[in-house]
Amino acid sequence: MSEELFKTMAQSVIEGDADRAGELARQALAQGIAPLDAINQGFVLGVNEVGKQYACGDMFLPDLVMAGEAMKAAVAVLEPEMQRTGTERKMLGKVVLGTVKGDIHEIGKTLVGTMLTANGFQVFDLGTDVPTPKFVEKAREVNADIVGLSALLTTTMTAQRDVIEALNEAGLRSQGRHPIAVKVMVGGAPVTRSWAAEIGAEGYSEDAIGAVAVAKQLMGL
Ligand code: B1M
Repeated sequence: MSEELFKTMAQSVIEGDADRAGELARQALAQGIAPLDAINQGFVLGVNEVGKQYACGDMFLPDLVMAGEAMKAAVAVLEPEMQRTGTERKMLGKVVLGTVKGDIHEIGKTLVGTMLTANGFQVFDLGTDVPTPKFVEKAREVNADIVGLSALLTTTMTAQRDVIEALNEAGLRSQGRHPIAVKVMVGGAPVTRSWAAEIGAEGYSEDAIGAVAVAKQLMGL
Protein backbone atom coordinates (compact mmCIF):
# COMPACT_ATOMS: atom_id res chain seq x y z
CA MET A 1 0.00 0.00 0.00
CA SER A 2 2.75 2.46 1.03
CA GLU A 3 4.80 1.26 -1.95
CA GLU A 4 2.09 2.52 -4.29
CA LEU A 5 1.90 5.84 -2.45
CA PHE A 6 5.69 6.25 -2.57
CA LYS A 7 5.62 5.70 -6.33
CA THR A 8 2.81 8.25 -6.73
CA MET A 9 4.84 10.74 -4.67
CA ALA A 10 7.88 10.34 -6.91
CA GLN A 11 5.63 10.67 -9.95
CA SER A 12 4.08 13.92 -8.65
CA VAL A 13 7.59 15.43 -8.50
CA ILE A 14 8.52 14.09 -11.94
CA GLU A 15 5.35 15.73 -13.28
CA GLY A 16 6.15 18.93 -11.36
CA ASP A 17 2.69 18.93 -9.76
CA ALA A 18 3.16 20.92 -6.54
CA ASP A 19 -0.53 20.72 -5.51
CA ARG A 20 -0.56 16.94 -5.91
CA ALA A 21 2.77 16.60 -4.05
CA GLY A 22 1.39 18.60 -1.11
CA GLU A 23 -1.81 16.56 -1.13
CA LEU A 24 0.14 13.27 -1.16
CA ALA A 25 2.29 14.48 1.72
CA ARG A 26 -0.88 15.19 3.74
CA GLN A 27 -2.27 11.78 2.72
CA ALA A 28 0.93 10.09 3.95
CA LEU A 29 0.65 11.81 7.31
CA ALA A 30 -3.04 10.81 7.56
CA GLN A 31 -2.03 7.18 6.92
CA GLY A 32 0.62 7.32 9.65
CA ILE A 33 3.58 7.13 7.29
CA ALA A 34 6.71 8.64 8.85
CA PRO A 35 7.50 12.00 7.20
CA LEU A 36 11.10 10.92 6.74
CA ASP A 37 10.02 7.80 4.84
CA ALA A 38 7.77 9.92 2.62
CA ILE A 39 10.72 12.15 1.75
CA ASN A 40 13.38 9.48 1.33
CA GLN A 41 11.34 6.66 -0.23
CA GLY A 42 8.94 8.85 -2.20
CA PHE A 43 9.60 12.44 -3.21
CA VAL A 44 13.42 12.32 -3.35
CA LEU A 45 13.31 9.48 -5.87
CA GLY A 46 11.25 11.76 -8.12
CA VAL A 47 13.59 14.73 -7.90
CA ASN A 48 16.60 12.47 -8.46
CA GLU A 49 14.96 11.05 -11.58
CA VAL A 50 14.25 14.53 -12.96
CA GLY A 51 17.86 15.54 -12.32
CA LYS A 52 19.07 12.48 -14.22
CA GLN A 53 16.74 13.07 -17.16
CA TYR A 54 17.77 16.74 -17.27
CA ALA A 55 21.44 15.75 -17.31
CA CYS A 56 20.94 13.51 -20.35
CA GLY A 57 18.76 16.01 -22.21
CA ASP A 58 15.42 14.21 -21.81
CA MET A 59 13.98 16.93 -19.56
CA PHE A 60 14.38 20.69 -19.68
CA LEU A 61 14.66 23.73 -17.45
CA PRO A 62 10.91 24.17 -16.80
CA ASP A 63 10.73 20.50 -15.74
CA LEU A 64 13.56 21.10 -13.25
CA VAL A 65 11.98 24.23 -11.84
CA MET A 66 8.57 22.59 -11.47
CA ALA A 67 10.07 19.48 -9.88
CA GLY A 68 11.90 21.70 -7.41
CA GLU A 69 8.65 23.49 -6.57
CA ALA A 70 6.79 20.18 -6.12
CA MET A 71 9.55 18.87 -3.85
CA LYS A 72 9.43 22.07 -1.80
CA ALA A 73 5.61 21.83 -1.48
CA ALA A 74 5.90 18.28 -0.11
CA VAL A 75 8.72 19.12 2.30
CA ALA A 76 6.76 22.17 3.51
CA VAL A 77 3.92 19.85 4.63
CA LEU A 78 6.20 17.21 6.15
CA GLU A 79 8.86 19.27 7.95
CA PRO A 80 6.56 20.91 10.55
CA GLU A 81 5.16 17.48 11.35
CA MET A 82 8.67 16.13 11.85
CA GLN A 83 9.38 18.96 14.28
CA ARG A 84 6.02 18.51 16.06
CA THR A 85 6.54 14.79 16.60
CA GLY A 86 10.21 15.26 17.38
CA THR A 87 11.24 13.06 14.44
CA GLU A 88 14.59 14.59 13.75
CA ARG A 89 16.12 13.80 10.42
CA LYS A 90 19.73 12.81 10.81
CA MET A 91 21.38 16.13 10.10
CA LEU A 92 24.43 15.61 7.92
CA GLY A 93 25.82 19.12 8.14
CA LYS A 94 25.10 22.85 7.91
CA VAL A 95 25.41 24.59 4.58
CA VAL A 96 25.29 28.35 4.05
CA LEU A 97 24.25 28.79 0.43
CA GLY A 98 23.83 31.74 -1.91
CA THR A 99 24.40 33.26 -5.31
CA VAL A 100 27.34 35.63 -5.14
CA LYS A 101 27.31 39.42 -5.28
CA GLY A 102 26.21 40.96 -8.57
CA ASP A 103 24.42 37.80 -9.72
CA ILE A 104 20.65 37.32 -9.55
CA HIS A 105 20.40 33.83 -11.09
CA GLU A 106 18.58 31.73 -8.53
CA ILE A 107 17.16 28.60 -10.15
CA GLY A 108 20.23 26.36 -10.01
CA LYS A 109 21.20 27.59 -6.54
CA THR A 110 17.68 26.86 -5.27
CA LEU A 111 17.74 23.38 -6.79
CA VAL A 112 21.05 22.70 -5.07
CA GLY A 113 19.49 23.88 -1.78
CA THR A 114 16.42 21.70 -2.29
CA MET A 115 18.53 18.63 -3.03
CA LEU A 116 20.79 19.23 -0.04
CA THR A 117 17.77 19.73 2.25
CA ALA A 118 16.03 16.65 0.88
CA ASN A 119 19.14 14.60 1.57
CA GLY A 120 19.52 15.67 5.19
CA PHE A 121 21.59 18.87 5.18
CA GLN A 122 20.42 21.97 7.04
CA VAL A 123 20.55 24.74 4.46
CA PHE A 124 20.67 28.46 5.19
CA ASP A 125 19.78 29.98 1.83
CA LEU A 126 20.89 33.62 1.71
CA GLY A 127 19.30 34.17 -1.72
CA THR A 128 20.92 35.96 -4.63
CA ASP A 129 23.25 38.93 -5.07
CA VAL A 130 24.66 38.18 -1.62
CA PRO A 131 27.37 40.60 -0.41
CA THR A 132 30.62 38.82 0.48
CA PRO A 133 30.58 39.74 4.22
CA LYS A 134 27.11 38.20 4.58
CA PHE A 135 28.50 34.71 3.82
CA VAL A 136 31.15 35.18 6.50
CA GLU A 137 28.66 36.48 9.08
CA LYS A 138 26.20 33.66 8.50
CA ALA A 139 28.90 30.97 8.47
CA ARG A 140 30.12 32.23 11.82
CA GLU A 141 26.60 32.62 13.26
CA VAL A 142 25.43 29.08 12.47
CA ASN A 143 28.81 27.31 12.74
CA ALA A 144 28.57 26.25 9.12
CA ASP A 145 30.35 23.16 7.86
CA ILE A 146 30.14 24.22 4.22
CA VAL A 147 29.65 27.51 2.37
CA GLY A 148 28.09 26.93 -1.07
CA LEU A 149 28.63 29.60 -3.71
CA SER A 150 26.72 29.74 -6.97
CA ALA A 151 27.73 32.01 -9.87
CA LEU A 152 26.22 32.04 -13.37
CA LEU A 153 28.16 34.87 -14.97
CA THR A 154 31.82 34.95 -15.93
CA THR A 155 31.87 38.44 -14.40
CA THR A 156 30.63 37.21 -11.00
CA MET A 157 32.74 34.05 -10.68
CA THR A 158 35.48 36.18 -9.17
CA ALA A 159 33.20 36.92 -6.21
CA GLN A 160 33.58 33.24 -5.28
CA ARG A 161 37.29 33.91 -4.76
CA ASP A 162 36.42 37.04 -2.74
CA VAL A 163 34.27 34.98 -0.36
CA ILE A 164 37.03 32.38 0.11
CA GLU A 165 39.53 35.14 0.87
CA ALA A 166 37.10 36.77 3.32
CA LEU A 167 36.52 33.42 5.08
CA ASN A 168 40.30 32.95 5.27
CA GLU A 169 40.77 36.44 6.68
CA ALA A 170 38.04 35.81 9.26
CA GLY A 171 39.99 32.70 10.37
CA LEU A 172 37.03 30.44 9.63
CA ARG A 173 38.94 28.05 7.41
CA SER A 174 41.85 27.11 9.62
CA GLN A 175 41.06 24.47 12.21
CA GLY A 176 44.01 25.49 14.38
CA ARG A 177 42.92 29.04 15.08
CA HIS A 178 39.15 28.56 15.19
CA PRO A 179 36.73 25.92 16.45
CA ILE A 180 35.26 25.44 12.99
CA ALA A 181 36.89 24.90 9.64
CA VAL A 182 34.48 25.88 6.91
CA LYS A 183 34.81 24.16 3.56
CA VAL A 184 33.72 25.82 0.35
CA MET A 185 31.79 24.29 -2.54
CA VAL A 186 31.36 26.21 -5.78
CA GLY A 187 29.15 25.71 -8.82
CA GLY A 188 27.23 27.40 -11.61
CA ALA A 189 27.31 27.14 -15.40
CA PRO A 190 30.66 28.89 -16.08
CA VAL A 191 32.40 27.36 -13.05
CA THR A 192 34.85 24.51 -13.68
CA ARG A 193 36.83 22.10 -11.57
CA SER A 194 40.05 23.92 -12.49
CA TRP A 195 38.53 27.26 -11.40
CA ALA A 196 37.57 25.67 -8.09
CA ALA A 197 41.15 24.43 -7.64
CA GLU A 198 42.59 27.81 -8.62
CA ILE A 199 40.60 29.70 -5.98
CA GLY A 200 41.11 27.05 -3.30
CA ALA A 201 37.54 25.71 -3.05
CA GLU A 202 37.46 22.19 -1.63
CA GLY A 203 34.33 21.18 -3.55
CA TYR A 204 32.94 21.59 -7.04
CA SER A 205 29.89 20.11 -8.68
CA GLU A 206 28.38 20.74 -12.06
CA ASP A 207 24.84 19.88 -10.97
CA ALA A 208 22.49 19.65 -8.01
CA ILE A 209 22.66 15.89 -7.61
CA GLY A 210 26.44 15.94 -7.72
CA ALA A 211 26.38 18.72 -5.11
CA VAL A 212 24.87 16.30 -2.58
CA ALA A 213 27.63 13.75 -3.20
CA VAL A 214 30.30 16.46 -2.94
CA ALA A 215 28.79 17.87 0.27
CA LYS A 216 28.76 14.38 1.83
CA GLN A 217 32.36 13.89 0.77
CA LEU A 218 33.33 17.23 2.36
CA MET A 219 31.70 16.03 5.59
CA GLY A 220 33.78 12.84 5.40
CA LEU A 221 30.63 10.72 4.92
CO1 B1M B 1 21.05 35.05 -17.49
N1 B1M B 1 22.75 34.63 -18.35
N2 B1M B 1 21.54 36.92 -17.47
N3 B1M B 1 19.28 35.32 -16.75
N4 B1M B 1 20.69 33.30 -17.89
C1 B1M B 1 23.05 33.23 -18.53
C2 B1M B 1 23.83 32.66 -17.35
C3 B1M B 1 23.90 33.25 -19.88
C4 B1M B 1 24.89 32.08 -20.04
C5 B1M B 1 22.92 33.33 -21.08
C6 B1M B 1 23.65 33.39 -22.40
O1 B1M B 1 24.09 34.41 -22.75
N5 B1M B 1 23.74 32.26 -23.07
C7 B1M B 1 24.60 34.61 -19.76
C8 B1M B 1 25.96 34.62 -19.04
C9 B1M B 1 27.11 34.83 -19.97
C10 B1M B 1 28.37 34.75 -19.22
O2 B1M B 1 28.64 35.42 -18.29
N6 B1M B 1 29.21 33.84 -19.67
C11 B1M B 1 23.56 35.40 -19.00
C12 B1M B 1 23.48 36.82 -18.98
C13 B1M B 1 24.45 37.54 -19.88
C14 B1M B 1 22.54 37.51 -18.20
C15 B1M B 1 22.40 39.02 -18.06
C16 B1M B 1 23.71 39.81 -17.97
C17 B1M B 1 21.54 39.48 -19.25
C18 B1M B 1 21.36 40.96 -19.31
O3 B1M B 1 20.71 41.53 -18.49
N7 B1M B 1 21.98 41.52 -20.33
C19 B1M B 1 21.57 39.15 -16.78
C20 B1M B 1 22.47 39.24 -15.54
C21 B1M B 1 21.68 39.57 -14.31
C22 B1M B 1 22.54 39.43 -13.08
O4 B1M B 1 22.66 38.35 -12.54
N8 B1M B 1 23.16 40.51 -12.65
C23 B1M B 1 20.83 37.86 -16.80
C24 B1M B 1 19.56 37.68 -16.26
C25 B1M B 1 18.82 36.51 -16.29
C26 B1M B 1 17.36 36.39 -15.85
C27 B1M B 1 17.07 37.22 -14.61
C28 B1M B 1 16.49 36.82 -16.99
C29 B1M B 1 17.21 34.85 -15.70
C30 B1M B 1 17.40 34.35 -14.27
C31 B1M B 1 16.06 34.15 -13.57
C32 B1M B 1 16.22 33.58 -12.21
O5 B1M B 1 17.18 32.90 -11.86
N9 B1M B 1 15.20 33.83 -11.40
C33 B1M B 1 18.35 34.33 -16.56
C34 B1M B 1 18.44 33.01 -17.03
C35 B1M B 1 17.22 32.13 -16.78
C36 B1M B 1 19.59 32.52 -17.69
C37 B1M B 1 19.81 31.16 -18.34
C38 B1M B 1 19.02 31.14 -19.63
C39 B1M B 1 19.41 29.95 -17.53
C40 B1M B 1 20.04 29.88 -16.12
C41 B1M B 1 19.38 28.79 -15.37
O6 B1M B 1 18.50 29.02 -14.54
N10 B1M B 1 19.74 27.52 -15.70
C42 B1M B 1 21.37 31.16 -18.57
C43 B1M B 1 21.79 30.36 -19.78
C44 B1M B 1 22.11 28.93 -19.40
O7 B1M B 1 22.70 28.67 -18.36
N11 B1M B 1 21.76 28.03 -20.24
C45 B1M B 1 21.71 32.57 -18.46
C46 B1M B 1 19.10 26.34 -15.16
C47 B1M B 1 19.73 25.96 -13.84
C48 B1M B 1 19.06 24.70 -13.35
O8 B1M B 1 21.06 25.67 -14.12
O9 B1M B 1 21.81 27.72 -12.90
O10 B1M B 1 23.44 26.34 -14.27
P1 B1M B 1 22.26 26.43 -13.40
O11 B1M B 1 22.51 25.53 -12.13
C49 B1M B 1 22.91 24.18 -12.22
C50 B1M B 1 24.43 24.00 -12.22
O12 B1M B 1 25.13 25.11 -12.72
C51 B1M B 1 24.75 23.68 -10.81
O13 B1M B 1 23.62 22.95 -10.38
C52 B1M B 1 22.45 23.54 -10.92
C53 B1M B 1 21.39 22.50 -11.05
O14 B1M B 1 21.82 21.37 -11.75
N12 B1M B 1 24.98 24.72 -9.82
C54 B1M B 1 25.68 24.45 -8.70
C55 B1M B 1 24.53 25.98 -9.76
N13 B1M B 1 24.93 26.55 -8.64
C56 B1M B 1 25.64 25.63 -7.95
C57 B1M B 1 26.28 25.69 -6.71
C58 B1M B 1 26.94 24.55 -6.28
C59 B1M B 1 26.98 23.39 -7.03
C60 B1M B 1 26.36 23.32 -8.25
O15 B1M B 1 27.57 24.49 -5.10
C61 B1M B 1 27.38 25.54 -4.19
